[in-house]
Amino acid sequence: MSRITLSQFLIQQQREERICAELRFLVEVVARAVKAIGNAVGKGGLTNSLGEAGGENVQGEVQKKLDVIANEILLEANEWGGHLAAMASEEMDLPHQIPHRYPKGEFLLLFDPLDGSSNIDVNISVGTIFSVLRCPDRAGDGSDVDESAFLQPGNQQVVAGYAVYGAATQLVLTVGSGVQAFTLDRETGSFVMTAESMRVPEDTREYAINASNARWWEAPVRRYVDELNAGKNGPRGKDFNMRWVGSMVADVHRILTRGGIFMYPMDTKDPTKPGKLRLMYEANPMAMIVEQAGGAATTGYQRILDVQPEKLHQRVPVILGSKNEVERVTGYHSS
Ligand code: FDP
Repeated sequence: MSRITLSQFLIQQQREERICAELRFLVEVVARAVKAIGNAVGKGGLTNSLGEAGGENVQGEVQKKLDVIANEILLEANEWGGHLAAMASEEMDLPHQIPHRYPKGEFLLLFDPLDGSSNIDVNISVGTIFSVLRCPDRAGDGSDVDESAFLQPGNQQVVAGYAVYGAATQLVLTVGSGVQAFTLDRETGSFVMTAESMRVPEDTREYAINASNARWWEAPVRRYVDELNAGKNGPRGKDFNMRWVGSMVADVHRILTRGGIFMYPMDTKDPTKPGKLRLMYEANPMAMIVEQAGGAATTGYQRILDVQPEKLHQRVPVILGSKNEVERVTGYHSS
């Protein structure tokens, strides 16, 4: 069976006017960076890149060496091509400006270079998540792009994607017309399409949540999870199974592949943090992908893609996956 490569897919999308040449180039460059990150992750303990880097990121989280390496790979790959106005990353407090020696483009690239990085040292899947926005009102005078340019709701994203570095390296992508998955053929070095139109089943018997936070959950989430755990004899009348990798990319990838609901809900553990995950480069791209695959994504209170960001690194509660389950738990928040 002959399968198309990522490059062929992107050319098709450009011909059908779903993306412009700049966006096609942008995705190609991100894919190239993803291969380099996958290589670094795949070397495991063979190089000196496991363990902590000795610093903290803007979230006050310990940075792993591979977090820093992945961030640098993405910055370097994307700086010179002329397709971006600026970049933002989980690992950097402020937006990264395109050096003056390079031309600037009209897009903004946001990323979490290595999501789930607390799992790297134990050889569990990690990933890269990215989101692309248009840069509003660019002055064209080479001036810096400040944080406010990035503060657009997720419904403005033009491309969203993630890579998962697991048994295989896969790139999952939406340019706004469905979701495609590409698997890296390590022999040829090409990403090859392995799923053309991913669909999240509307119903599921699988859920994913860090249950150690149960004492801090709000009542609607507690009610929902209690009902799932009550199984056949409870109000749902069926048994549910739980799966929690603890690496968002891997958990979302499972849900995209076979259905399920993923929750990192609002809790009262730390009143300064409404949820754990970051809106701009974790929740938004994942929400766009899940919606494009027929699933749903909310905070419990509203659609994630409609949240108006106030800060680049803001956190947001996340409930996403199989539509009927997400709608049910979201409904519990308003009843
Ligand atoms: P990590 O801290 O390892 O980078 O986004 C952060 C994230 O991982 C997600 O990938 C994951 O779903 C979540 O945090 C797990 O957090 P907890 O261990 O606090 O449940």
